[in-house]
Amino acid sequence: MMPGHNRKMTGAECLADMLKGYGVTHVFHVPAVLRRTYAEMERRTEIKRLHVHGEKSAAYMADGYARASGKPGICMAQVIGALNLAAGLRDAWLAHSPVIAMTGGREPKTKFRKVYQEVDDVPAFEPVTKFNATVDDVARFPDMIRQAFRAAVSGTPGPVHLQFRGNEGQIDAEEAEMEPLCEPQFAQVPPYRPAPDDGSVRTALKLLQDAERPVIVAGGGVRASGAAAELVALGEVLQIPVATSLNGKDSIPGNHPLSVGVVGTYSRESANRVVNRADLVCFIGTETGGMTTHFWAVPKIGTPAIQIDIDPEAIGRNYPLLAGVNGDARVTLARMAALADRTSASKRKAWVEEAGATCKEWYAKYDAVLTSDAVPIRPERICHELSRHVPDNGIVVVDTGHAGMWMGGMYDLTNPKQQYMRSAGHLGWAFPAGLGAKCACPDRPVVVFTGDAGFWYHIGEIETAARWNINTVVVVNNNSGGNQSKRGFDRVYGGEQTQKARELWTFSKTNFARIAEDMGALGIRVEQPSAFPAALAQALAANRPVVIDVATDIEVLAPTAVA
Ligand SMILES: Cc1ncc(C[n+]2csc(CCOP(=O)(O)OP(=O)(O)O)c2C)c(N)n1
Ligand SMILES: [Mg+2]
Repeated sequence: MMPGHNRKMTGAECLADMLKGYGVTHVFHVPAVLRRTYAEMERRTEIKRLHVHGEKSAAYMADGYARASGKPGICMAQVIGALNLAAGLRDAWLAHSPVIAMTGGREPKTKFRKVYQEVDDVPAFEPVTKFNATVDDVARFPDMIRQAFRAAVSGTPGPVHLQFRGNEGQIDAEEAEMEPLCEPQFAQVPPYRPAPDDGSVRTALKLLQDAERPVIVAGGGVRASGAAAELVALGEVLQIPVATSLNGKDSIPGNHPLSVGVVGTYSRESANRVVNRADLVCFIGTETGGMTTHFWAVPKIGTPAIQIDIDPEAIGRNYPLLAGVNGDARVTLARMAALADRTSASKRKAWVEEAGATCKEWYAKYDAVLTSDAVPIRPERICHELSRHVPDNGIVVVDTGHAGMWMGGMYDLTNPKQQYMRSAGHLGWAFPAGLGAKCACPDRPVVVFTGDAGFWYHIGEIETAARWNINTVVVVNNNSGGNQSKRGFDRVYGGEQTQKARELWTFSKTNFARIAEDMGALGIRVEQPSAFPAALAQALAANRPVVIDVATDIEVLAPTAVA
């Protein structure tokens, strides 16, 4: 940053210059907010301004953009759309994704006078942001925008909200002496790589080396730190099996001999079994939250544990620890690998073999459904075909509910270059997030996996994809209902629900391929499992947005977690 070159400019010019300076390539919005800024973006930058079909999908697109690239994703709304945008930040908050939301908000001259469409939105952003602030004076544009980027990417990343004065952010028309300085360090995650204290590293390492049955549980912090290679290297040097959270699934390819799968609730049985047989669990970059630990049953509380995290307050939150290490995941893992005593690995030979056998058992148990020729198609078969056919540099974006269970448990990454991103809980997140991911990484194949209920949420964005040539491939597991709900309704009806109860979770039969065609995308309908690989190949080669509508079996339920 080179301070001291103030000049007179409008807020709009300043914001446009700063977004460019931070390397922003896309903003996602519903009009009308910061209109003058949009005009300046056109005059002064190459930034693409995507007008989309709802503020929630704008937030999800920004989130997908951020998770795919590590750069903050930008979304915007005027005052009436602000709470829709806030709702869309919740997944970014849960997944620690650096999204910057900008809204228009109340003018002090007129507030409390029942201005059209106006409420005080700021409190609603509080639970879903790290930094939630108002820009009341145009002279504050430079420092507030810098702080927004700094907060979004620093430490554990997360969403930020700036509310600009004026329901449509009209403050951007005002002028002041300003310097639109940017700090490139905060244009992506992570801005700093704090090194851990040497003593804590040695303590943790000794515990790992002394353990006979240790396991690593890697979370989203490993992906935020770009530490996948260092994670795998440490696992290899010390011969330690690696499980991941859903958010950390792309930290180790599923076909790596030390990978045991996703642990927790939306999980793979082999991962839960290995973690529950371990004599030491090493958590890295994970919140140790309910989903990852199957509500603290995997591992059981009291299992000897150590934890590495960039956030000191995360260390020990849910599990009593033998040691904690506070630092960046990549730096810490590299340091541990450098100091590691490789000779200790031999004592874990039997344990690694046992973990490997547990994984083989899983494949043997599920082989029949993974390769099933049943019609209607089984979702497991789709997962298996994706494991086989997603390209080496593919980005896979997955919705929640059954989609999260099917893909979290049944899909394998096969290359360290592949990425995997999943909804942190919101049904309907994956399709817009996949569009955002494709905007961030236009040269990489992006494949979305969603259920039909998830796809319905933001189906209007097919038009956005077609209009902007966002060539994402969407695979819809179409069973004409939200069948994850089936089990829960059977339970409350005392065993088996009534026929009428199905109105609570089923939809009419819909051909999404036809809808996609009508909206300007390529639609492919798949009714035979053997047709799926060719459909995926056609989609990946199409150079167009594609919806592959797969007719699947509504009665098939994902396996529940073992504790
Ligand atoms: C915003 C939101 N509302 C509700 C839910 C609860 N929910 C989880 S899965 C699900 C149904 C999913 O249906 P679909 O996407 O078709 O997948 P399927 O279970 O049929 O494979 C619902 C309603 C949620 N996760 N998020
Ligand atoms: Mg469904």
